[in-house]
Amino acid sequence: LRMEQDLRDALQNEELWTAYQPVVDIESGEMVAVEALLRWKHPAHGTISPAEFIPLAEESDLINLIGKYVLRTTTREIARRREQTGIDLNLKVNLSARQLDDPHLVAGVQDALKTTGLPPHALTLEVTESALMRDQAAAAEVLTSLRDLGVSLAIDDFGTGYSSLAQLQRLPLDTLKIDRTFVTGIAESRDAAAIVKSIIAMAHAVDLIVVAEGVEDEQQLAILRELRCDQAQGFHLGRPAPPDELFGAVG
Ligand code: G
Ligand code: G
Ligand code: MN
Ligand code: NA
Repeated sequence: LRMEQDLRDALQNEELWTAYQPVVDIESGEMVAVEALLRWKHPAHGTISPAEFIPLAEESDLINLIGKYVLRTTTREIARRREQTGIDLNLKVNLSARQLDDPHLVAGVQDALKTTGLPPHALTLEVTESALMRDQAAAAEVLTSLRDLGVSLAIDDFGTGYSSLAQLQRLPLDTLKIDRTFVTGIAESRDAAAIVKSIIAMAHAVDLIVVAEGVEDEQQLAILRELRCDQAQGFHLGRPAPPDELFGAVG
Protein backbone atom coordinates (compact mmCIF):
# COMPACT_ATOMS: atom_id res chain seq x y z
CA LEU A 1 0.00 0.00 0.00
CA ARG A 2 1.57 3.26 -1.18
CA MET A 3 -0.01 5.52 1.42
CA GLU A 4 0.96 3.21 4.30
CA GLN A 5 4.60 3.24 3.20
CA ASP A 6 4.41 7.03 2.81
CA LEU A 7 3.12 7.27 6.35
CA ARG A 8 5.94 5.12 7.68
CA ASP A 9 8.39 7.39 5.86
CA ALA A 10 6.58 10.46 7.20
CA LEU A 11 7.45 9.43 10.75
CA GLN A 12 11.14 9.28 9.80
CA ASN A 13 11.08 12.46 7.70
CA GLU A 14 9.30 14.59 10.30
CA GLU A 15 6.33 15.29 8.02
CA LEU A 16 4.01 14.76 10.97
CA TRP A 17 3.38 17.72 13.23
CA THR A 18 0.85 18.54 15.90
CA ALA A 19 -1.68 21.35 16.03
CA TYR A 20 -3.12 22.36 19.40
CA GLN A 21 -6.69 23.47 19.99
CA PRO A 22 -7.59 25.44 23.14
CA VAL A 23 -10.08 24.11 25.68
CA VAL A 24 -11.65 26.93 27.69
CA ASP A 25 -13.20 27.00 31.15
CA ILE A 26 -16.72 28.35 30.48
CA GLU A 27 -17.02 30.21 33.80
CA SER A 28 -13.63 32.00 33.76
CA GLY A 29 -13.04 32.13 30.02
CA GLU A 30 -9.46 30.97 30.58
CA MET A 31 -7.68 28.40 28.43
CA VAL A 32 -7.20 25.43 30.74
CA ALA A 33 -6.13 22.75 28.28
CA VAL A 34 -5.11 22.07 24.71
CA GLU A 35 -5.98 19.06 22.56
CA ALA A 36 -3.18 17.69 20.41
CA LEU A 37 -4.40 17.08 16.85
CA LEU A 38 -1.98 15.41 14.48
CA ARG A 39 -1.31 16.77 10.98
CA TRP A 40 0.55 15.28 8.00
CA LYS A 41 2.30 17.61 5.62
CA HIS A 42 2.77 15.29 2.65
CA PRO A 43 5.50 16.47 0.25
CA ALA A 44 3.33 15.78 -2.84
CA HIS A 45 -0.29 15.85 -1.61
CA GLY A 46 -0.13 18.74 0.84
CA THR A 47 -1.82 18.56 4.24
CA ILE A 48 -3.65 15.29 4.86
CA SER A 49 -6.27 15.12 7.62
CA PRO A 50 -5.94 12.61 10.46
CA ALA A 51 -9.51 11.59 9.59
CA GLU A 52 -7.87 10.03 6.52
CA PHE A 53 -4.57 8.68 7.75
CA ILE A 54 -5.41 7.60 11.33
CA PRO A 55 -7.91 4.95 10.13
CA LEU A 56 -5.22 3.70 7.72
CA ALA A 57 -2.64 3.56 10.52
CA GLU A 58 -5.16 1.70 12.68
CA GLU A 59 -5.14 -1.19 10.22
CA SER A 60 -1.67 -2.14 11.38
CA ASP A 61 0.84 -1.72 14.16
CA LEU A 62 1.70 1.65 12.60
CA ILE A 63 -0.84 3.33 14.89
CA ASN A 64 1.24 2.29 17.90
CA LEU A 65 4.38 3.85 16.41
CA ILE A 66 2.48 7.04 15.62
CA GLY A 67 0.85 7.07 19.04
CA LYS A 68 4.20 6.75 20.75
CA TYR A 69 5.60 9.56 18.61
CA VAL A 70 2.64 11.82 19.45
CA LEU A 71 3.00 11.13 23.18
CA ARG A 72 6.74 11.80 23.18
CA THR A 73 6.60 15.01 21.15
CA THR A 74 3.46 16.60 22.67
CA THR A 75 4.50 16.00 26.29
CA ARG A 76 7.84 17.65 25.47
CA GLU A 77 6.12 20.62 23.78
CA ILE A 78 3.58 21.22 26.54
CA ALA A 79 6.09 20.75 29.38
CA ARG A 80 8.02 23.60 27.75
CA ARG A 81 4.90 25.76 27.22
CA ARG A 82 3.85 25.30 30.85
CA GLU A 83 7.19 26.77 31.90
CA GLN A 84 6.97 29.55 29.32
CA THR A 85 3.43 30.64 30.23
CA GLY A 86 3.25 29.69 33.90
CA ILE A 87 -0.22 28.26 33.19
CA ASP A 88 -1.18 24.91 34.73
CA LEU A 89 -2.08 23.79 31.24
CA ASN A 90 -3.52 20.31 30.63
CA LEU A 91 -2.52 18.36 27.53
CA LYS A 92 -5.15 16.16 25.90
CA VAL A 93 -3.94 13.36 23.65
CA ASN A 94 -6.19 11.06 21.61
CA LEU A 95 -5.66 7.31 21.86
CA SER A 96 -6.91 4.83 19.28
CA ALA A 97 -8.71 1.65 20.23
CA ARG A 98 -5.75 -0.36 19.02
CA GLN A 99 -3.39 1.50 21.36
CA LEU A 100 -5.42 0.22 24.30
CA ASP A 101 -4.46 -3.30 23.20
CA ASP A 102 -0.74 -2.43 23.06
CA PRO A 103 0.99 -4.10 26.02
CA HIS A 104 3.63 -1.32 25.93
CA LEU A 105 1.15 1.57 26.18
CA VAL A 106 1.37 2.17 29.93
CA ALA A 107 5.17 2.02 29.96
CA GLY A 108 5.27 4.37 26.97
CA VAL A 109 3.12 6.96 28.74
CA GLN A 110 5.18 6.64 31.90
CA ASP A 111 8.37 7.06 29.91
CA ALA A 112 7.09 10.20 28.12
CA LEU A 113 6.20 11.81 31.47
CA LYS A 114 9.53 10.90 33.05
CA THR A 115 11.61 12.06 30.08
CA THR A 116 9.87 15.42 29.66
CA GLY A 117 9.06 16.18 33.29
CA LEU A 118 5.40 16.84 32.44
CA PRO A 119 3.49 16.24 35.69
CA PRO A 120 1.04 13.32 35.35
CA HIS A 121 -1.90 15.54 36.37
CA ALA A 122 -1.16 17.71 33.31
CA LEU A 123 -1.95 14.87 30.89
CA THR A 124 -5.40 13.63 29.86
CA LEU A 125 -5.76 10.67 27.53
CA GLU A 126 -8.90 10.71 25.37
CA VAL A 127 -10.51 7.47 24.30
CA THR A 128 -13.64 7.35 22.16
CA GLU A 129 -16.84 5.90 23.53
CA SER A 130 -16.79 3.22 20.83
CA ALA A 131 -13.23 2.13 21.72
CA LEU A 132 -14.22 1.77 25.37
CA MET A 133 -17.37 -0.22 24.66
CA ARG A 134 -15.61 -2.74 22.40
CA ASP A 135 -14.24 -4.80 25.30
CA GLN A 136 -15.24 -3.13 28.54
CA ALA A 137 -13.33 -5.44 30.88
CA ALA A 138 -10.07 -4.98 28.98
CA ALA A 139 -10.64 -1.23 28.72
CA ALA A 140 -11.27 -0.96 32.46
CA GLU A 141 -8.01 -2.77 33.17
CA VAL A 142 -5.80 -0.60 30.96
CA LEU A 143 -7.53 2.62 32.06
CA THR A 144 -6.92 1.67 35.69
CA SER A 145 -3.21 1.15 35.00
CA LEU A 146 -3.02 4.52 33.23
CA ARG A 147 -4.86 6.24 36.07
CA ASP A 148 -2.43 4.70 38.55
CA LEU A 149 0.26 6.77 36.82
CA GLY A 150 -1.69 9.87 37.87
CA VAL A 151 -2.94 10.87 34.43
CA SER A 152 -6.57 11.81 33.74
CA LEU A 153 -8.89 10.00 31.35
CA ALA A 154 -11.61 11.30 29.08
CA ILE A 155 -14.36 9.60 27.11
CA ASP A 156 -14.37 11.28 23.69
CA ASP A 157 -17.15 11.74 21.11
CA PHE A 158 -19.71 10.89 23.77
CA GLY A 159 -23.25 10.28 22.61
CA THR A 160 -22.33 8.56 19.37
CA GLY A 161 -22.21 5.12 21.03
CA TYR A 162 -24.60 3.30 23.29
CA SER A 163 -23.02 3.33 26.72
CA SER A 164 -25.16 3.45 29.83
CA LEU A 165 -24.63 5.35 33.04
CA ALA A 166 -23.84 2.03 34.76
CA GLN A 167 -21.10 1.28 32.23
CA LEU A 168 -19.63 4.77 32.60
CA GLN A 169 -19.53 4.42 36.34
CA ARG A 170 -17.47 1.26 36.10
CA LEU A 171 -14.69 3.01 34.17
CA PRO A 172 -12.12 5.23 35.93
CA LEU A 173 -12.92 8.39 33.96
CA ASP A 174 -12.45 12.06 34.85
CA THR A 175 -13.91 13.88 31.86
CA LEU A 176 -16.68 13.42 29.32
CA LYS A 177 -16.56 15.16 25.96
CA ILE A 178 -19.93 15.67 24.31
CA ASP A 179 -19.72 14.93 20.60
CA ARG A 180 -20.04 18.01 18.45
CA THR A 181 -23.03 16.63 16.53
CA PHE A 182 -25.13 17.36 19.66
CA VAL A 183 -23.64 20.82 20.21
CA THR A 184 -24.23 21.93 16.61
CA GLY A 185 -28.00 22.10 17.00
CA ILE A 186 -28.44 23.41 20.55
CA ALA A 187 -29.42 26.94 19.56
CA GLU A 188 -32.02 25.85 16.99
CA SER A 189 -33.39 22.58 18.28
CA ARG A 190 -35.03 22.10 21.67
CA ASP A 191 -34.42 18.38 21.35
CA ALA A 192 -30.68 18.89 20.87
CA ALA A 193 -30.57 21.22 23.86
CA ALA A 194 -32.51 18.69 25.94
CA ILE A 195 -30.08 15.93 25.00
CA VAL A 196 -27.06 18.04 25.91
CA LYS A 197 -28.74 19.05 29.16
CA SER A 198 -29.34 15.44 30.13
CA ILE A 199 -25.81 14.35 29.19
CA ILE A 200 -24.40 17.11 31.42
CA ALA A 201 -26.67 16.15 34.32
CA MET A 202 -25.79 12.49 33.94
CA ALA A 203 -22.05 13.18 33.75
CA HIS A 204 -22.15 15.47 36.77
CA ALA A 205 -24.05 12.80 38.71
CA VAL A 206 -21.01 10.54 38.39
CA ASP A 207 -18.54 13.41 39.03
CA LEU A 208 -17.25 13.86 35.51
CA ILE A 209 -16.02 17.17 34.15
CA VAL A 210 -17.98 17.96 30.98
CA VAL A 211 -16.43 19.42 27.83
CA ALA A 212 -18.58 20.48 24.88
CA GLU A 213 -16.89 20.05 21.50
CA GLY A 214 -17.55 21.92 18.29
CA VAL A 215 -18.68 25.23 19.79
CA GLU A 216 -18.92 27.53 16.80
CA ASP A 217 -20.70 30.65 18.07
CA GLU A 218 -21.47 32.78 21.12
CA GLN A 219 -25.07 31.65 21.30
CA GLN A 220 -24.05 28.00 21.70
CA LEU A 221 -21.56 29.01 24.36
CA ALA A 222 -24.22 30.97 26.27
CA ILE A 223 -26.57 27.98 26.27
CA LEU A 224 -23.79 25.68 27.48
CA ARG A 225 -23.03 28.14 30.29
CA GLU A 226 -26.68 28.09 31.28
CA LEU A 227 -26.65 24.29 31.27
CA ARG A 228 -23.62 24.34 33.62
CA CYS A 229 -21.28 22.72 31.14
CA ASP A 230 -17.72 23.03 32.54
CA GLN A 231 -15.48 23.53 29.52
CA ALA A 232 -15.78 24.21 25.81
CA GLN A 233 -13.78 23.68 22.67
CA GLY A 234 -14.47 24.73 19.11
CA PHE A 235 -13.75 27.14 16.29
CA HIS A 236 -15.48 29.98 18.21
CA LEU A 237 -12.87 29.65 20.98
CA GLY A 238 -9.89 28.75 18.85
CA ARG A 239 -8.95 26.65 15.87
CA PRO A 240 -6.26 23.97 16.02
CA ALA A 241 -3.02 25.90 15.47
CA PRO A 242 0.75 25.47 15.51
CA PRO A 243 2.13 25.96 19.05
CA ASP A 244 3.99 29.16 18.21
CA GLU A 245 0.72 30.69 17.01
CA LEU A 246 -1.10 29.71 20.17
CA PHE A 247 1.59 30.52 22.74
CA GLY A 248 4.03 32.79 20.92
CA ALA A 249 7.50 31.84 19.73
CA VAL A 250 10.11 30.80 22.25
CA GLY A 251 13.85 30.80 21.82
O1 G B 1 -8.19 17.53 13.78
P1 G B 1 -9.25 16.76 13.02
O2 G B 1 -10.68 17.16 13.26
O3 G B 1 -9.02 16.76 11.57
O4 G B 1 -9.10 15.23 13.51
C1 G B 1 -9.82 14.23 12.92
C2 G B 1 -9.81 13.00 13.78
O5 G B 1 -8.48 12.53 13.99
C3 G B 1 -10.42 13.22 15.17
O6 G B 1 -11.32 12.15 15.42
C4 G B 1 -9.25 13.13 16.09
O7 G B 1 -9.61 12.56 17.34
C5 G B 1 -8.29 12.22 15.34
N1 G B 1 -6.91 12.48 15.76
C6 G B 1 -6.21 13.63 15.65
N2 G B 1 -4.97 13.49 16.17
C7 G B 1 -4.90 12.22 16.63
C8 G B 1 -3.87 11.46 17.30
O8 G B 1 -2.78 11.93 17.61
N3 G B 1 -4.16 10.16 17.58
C9 G B 1 -5.36 9.59 17.29
N4 G B 1 -5.55 8.32 17.62
N5 G B 1 -6.34 10.27 16.69
C10 G B 1 -6.12 11.57 16.37
O1 G C 1 -12.73 13.27 17.45
P1 G C 1 -12.08 14.42 18.16
O2 G C 1 -13.04 15.13 19.03
O3 G C 1 -10.81 14.04 18.87
O4 G C 1 -11.64 15.42 17.02
C1 G C 1 -11.58 16.75 17.15
C2 G C 1 -11.82 17.26 15.75
O5 G C 1 -12.84 18.24 15.72
C3 G C 1 -10.59 17.89 15.14
O6 G C 1 -10.43 17.39 13.87
C4 G C 1 -10.92 19.36 15.08
O7 G C 1 -10.30 19.98 13.97
C5 G C 1 -12.43 19.33 14.95
N1 G C 1 -13.05 20.53 15.48
C6 G C 1 -12.67 21.23 16.56
N2 G C 1 -13.51 22.27 16.79
C7 G C 1 -14.44 22.23 15.81
C8 G C 1 -15.58 23.04 15.51
O8 G C 1 -15.91 24.02 16.17
N3 G C 1 -16.31 22.68 14.41
C9 G C 1 -15.98 21.62 13.65
N4 G C 1 -16.75 21.36 12.60
N5 G C 1 -14.93 20.82 13.92
C10 G C 1 -14.17 21.11 14.99
MN1 MN D 1 -10.52 14.17 20.92
NA1 NA E 1 -14.24 14.20 20.06
